[in-house]
Amino acid sequence: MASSEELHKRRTAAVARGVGSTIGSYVEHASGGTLTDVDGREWIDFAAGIAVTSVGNSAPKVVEAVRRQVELFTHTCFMVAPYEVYVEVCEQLNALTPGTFEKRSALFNSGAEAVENAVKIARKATGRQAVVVFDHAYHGRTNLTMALTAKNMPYKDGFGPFAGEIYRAPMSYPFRDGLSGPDAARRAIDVIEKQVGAGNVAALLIEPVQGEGGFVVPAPGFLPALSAWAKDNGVVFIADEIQSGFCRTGDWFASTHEGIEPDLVTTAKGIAGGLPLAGVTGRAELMDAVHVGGLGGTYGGNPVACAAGLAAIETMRELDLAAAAKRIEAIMVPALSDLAGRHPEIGEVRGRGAMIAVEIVKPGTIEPDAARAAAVSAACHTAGLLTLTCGTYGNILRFLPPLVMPEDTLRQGLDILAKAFATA
Ligand code: PLZ
Repeated sequence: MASSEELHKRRTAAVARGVGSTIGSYVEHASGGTLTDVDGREWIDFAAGIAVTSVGNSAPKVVEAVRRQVELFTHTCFMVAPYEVYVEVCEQLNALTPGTFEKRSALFNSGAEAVENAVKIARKATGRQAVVVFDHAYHGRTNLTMALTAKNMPYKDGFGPFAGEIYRAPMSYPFRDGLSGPDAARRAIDVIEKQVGAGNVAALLIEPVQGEGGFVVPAPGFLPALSAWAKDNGVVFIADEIQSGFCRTGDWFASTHEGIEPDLVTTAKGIAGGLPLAGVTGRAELMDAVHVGGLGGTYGGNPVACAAGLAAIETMRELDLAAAAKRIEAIMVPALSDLAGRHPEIGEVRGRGAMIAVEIVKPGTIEPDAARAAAVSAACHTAGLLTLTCGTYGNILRFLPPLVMPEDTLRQGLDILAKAFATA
């Protein structure tokens, strides 16, 4: 087998430079908590392919379901010749997402595609155009979703012009703004009402716990106040649960922690154990406002991805991965708080379930220190722990282990992290 060094040479000659990678090692196989590279080195996985392999890599039920489906048929296109597994994934989504009202779902390939379609549905259903998003938001890399995403580098730089009728409101970011949830909501609503006008707003789109933007957990009361305002003003409230959904934060969906029932929910990532599948789920009257044929795509809800999704959902249920995420939090947060006691550059430990981060600052201030975050992350990589950074300022170290990660592997990973802080 080619070594990582050899593969890297071939990659540099064959793969577009714009596609980056966090580490220079190439994967040979992976399981529920580790990756093994082609050089025979084992990595503890605190990334899960960016919150995707919650049930682990090549989870047994997923492998079996994929194998079965691949042998039956690989593709007919649901828009041409429909099939059961698509319908069944929609039934599961309708049952699992918050709210007991009547729902419908549609399936797509990627998170960005789900977000695009949620916006299309909200516009069609309301007859309005404006979409409100928030500071630090991440919603994807397609043209519309680049406009919805906040951060310029690396997502948007030089890629404009961007889609119109997108407006950005201030987020609740307790570590940086010190505002209560209701106060932060009043600030955001004021911006929306004065700068956009409630009657023009089709949708308010928000990640209940922000992902790429820095694992920002809004202050309690922020989401409920926005959700109530949306309801009062005929605005479609869309929760982007692409990163936070499917047990990641200790419940099926992060919206549940604050008791909100979004009108539409976008899902992807953790839904299908690593196969590309995404969905939009929501109120039947909104979803069905779209004319027949208005939603679709060649591969959306591909049968192999749907079979994987059903097996992943079954695995989450059987192993109670929401509870597993809470157990991960109960181990991680005290360990990281302890670390913060020794390293004053850790300004905050935050997150929910198995979506946990530390924000790195210049000690005694809230000034972001991206260089220190990068150095610690690099030291983790050298020692065999796969970590990711994120955040508008690039100063957040985030931890997204597979929810099936064995406890001793999790603790080993935390030990490596502690050593990285001490030596980097
Ligand atoms: N919405 C909340 O987290 C994807 C992006 C990584 P796609 N986040 C990881 C990168 O650098 O491209 C994401 C998300 C939220 C939407 C998306 C987009 O999902 O499946 O990557 O299109």
